[in-house]
Amino acid sequence: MGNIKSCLFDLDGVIVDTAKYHYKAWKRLCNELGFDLTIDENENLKGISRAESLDILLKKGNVRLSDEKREMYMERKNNWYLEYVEQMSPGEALPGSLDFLKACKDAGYKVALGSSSKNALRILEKIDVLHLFDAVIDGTKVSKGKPDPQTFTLGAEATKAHPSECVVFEDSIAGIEAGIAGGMYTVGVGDPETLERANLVISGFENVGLEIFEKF
Ligand code: B16
Ligand code: MG
Repeated sequence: MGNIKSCLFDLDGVIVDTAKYHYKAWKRLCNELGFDLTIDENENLKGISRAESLDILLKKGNVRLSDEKREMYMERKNNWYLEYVEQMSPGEALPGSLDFLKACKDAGYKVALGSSSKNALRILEKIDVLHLFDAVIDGTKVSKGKPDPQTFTLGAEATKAHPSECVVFEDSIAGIEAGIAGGMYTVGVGDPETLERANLVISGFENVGLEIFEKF
């Protein structure tokens, strides 16, 4: 269908809602540091790496830390986050997302993950979808986080597709910007106003089929 060869999927907010676990763990850390984190403020952390997220939060709370302490707090937050991840099961995939992934595979498209998370492999295992991916680009493989396009450029390379043959599925503004900067088509998953820069915005994968590729 159309020009597309590879589908590059973000993880948090597209395949699974791990944002709620990131939020709980970051909020706990903020509280420990003496300030609070609201659900609205958490929106700004979506798609952003762990280290950059901590920097944003420390600035907000007006807290200065040594590099050593920053590492310690990031590890602490991640350990709390992983406690939630370990409780995850296949039922936690977002509605329709796994059917859409399988439909892409069955129709012969290459499927790659493009996530900022260093825990992506573990999450894919927990929801039992790792076998569906031709390539996994995650936070352990990139030196520049979204909105830099590197995550998706590596996904295109790994699936042997030109950027113009790739479509990026993303829930975050930073991720849509990364796809655009990489010269790819972008599908926003979420609110059309927030993700207005995407070529197309869907509210989720329920009742969405491969006909959306006809637009590209
Ligand atoms: P970790 P995505 C992102 O995942 C999350 O949206 C973001 O909130 C998180 O800070 C980042 O992964 C790093 O995650 O701490 O597990 O390495 O949306 O790019 O799949
Ligand atoms: Mg995301």
